[in-house]
Amino acid sequence: QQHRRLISRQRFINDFSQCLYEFVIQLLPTAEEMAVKEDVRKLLERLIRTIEPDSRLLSFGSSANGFSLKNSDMDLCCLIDSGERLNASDLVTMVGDLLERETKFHVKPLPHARIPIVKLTLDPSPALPFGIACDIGFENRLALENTRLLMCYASIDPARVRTMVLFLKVWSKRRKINSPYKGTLSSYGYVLLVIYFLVHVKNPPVLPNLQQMPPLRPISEEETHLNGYNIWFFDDIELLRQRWKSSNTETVAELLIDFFRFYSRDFAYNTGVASIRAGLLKKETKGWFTDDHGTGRERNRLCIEDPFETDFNVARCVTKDGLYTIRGEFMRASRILQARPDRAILALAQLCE
Ligand code: 3AT
Ligand code: MG
Repeated sequence: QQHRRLISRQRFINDFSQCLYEFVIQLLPTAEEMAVKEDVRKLLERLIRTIEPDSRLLSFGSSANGFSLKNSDMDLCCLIDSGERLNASDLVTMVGDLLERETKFHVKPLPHARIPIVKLTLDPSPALPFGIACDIGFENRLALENTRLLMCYASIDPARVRTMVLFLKVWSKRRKINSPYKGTLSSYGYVLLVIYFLVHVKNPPVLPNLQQMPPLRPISEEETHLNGYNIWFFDDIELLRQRWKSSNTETVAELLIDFFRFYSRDFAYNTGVASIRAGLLKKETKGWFTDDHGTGRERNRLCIEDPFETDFNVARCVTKDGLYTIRGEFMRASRILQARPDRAILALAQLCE
């Protein structure tokens, strides 16, 4: 009896892995969509160069880190290489005016946001049935670096890492727990939870800690620091692929099931900070307290340390209710996957209902 149960569980795990791969492949953007987006980036860059000739417009976020889904928005960052710089708010206003005049985009400049950006949207058309949404920020070099870090993690073990991350992104969107504005977690936050789990929770680990690997040659303080933050990490992917061989052989299905179990009951939400740089830290040592000082806006229910901006809690927008909902969803997923479902495809459909 027990032997039979074990075999049927093993069969479920294998089928579920296969389903995950097939599911995720359909969600990837088409080559055509990527080409259109690249054309849009070039066009915007050309226009911005009419006011700032030494500027470059670079992609970051999902369109640059290997975790993008069909019709995901474009995150662009404008870097200005020389000259006396205008401040970000003035640039947002000027670039906003320019794009309003010269393009068909709907333009919304937000010069006074914490990170000033220009928001662009293009209405759907036959060639672009979902339109385009794009944010342009300025001089956000840390975001370019964290994009590169995630890209490196994705390329160490693309089959397992990308599948897990892409699945969780879709799952969190379908389950409506992916809106920082409504008290839940951003995509970036979920990606960090996955990497934390694969580096620090799994034993043996699936991924190495790129920020703690020794550099190949001595490097100076200047090379490793940006705005006072240490941004060094081991980024020689070719070498990593040769040298890093995880002894963890779990399938993507097993990892995902364990991910849901870990975050539904084992992670120390009340006291812990998930740090991909340093492992499990204490809220106390970081000075991240849940107390709202009477403002009614709690800050640190869930704590995820940004990989470089270490004094920044990526999950600071997650409210008490938001965390309750997120954990409820982790538990629901865990329950569905533990309930000895016999058809993997049905379990997957139910997960994302
Ligand atoms: P989507 O495909 O757009 O859902 P994404 O991978 O583009 O997912 P986000 O839109 O959440 O992820 O974030 C885009 C990038 O912006 C990722 C990161 O470089 C930066 N970023 C986002 N949120 C934060 C944050 N709270 N702290 C620091 N950087 C952030
Ligand atoms: Mg994005």
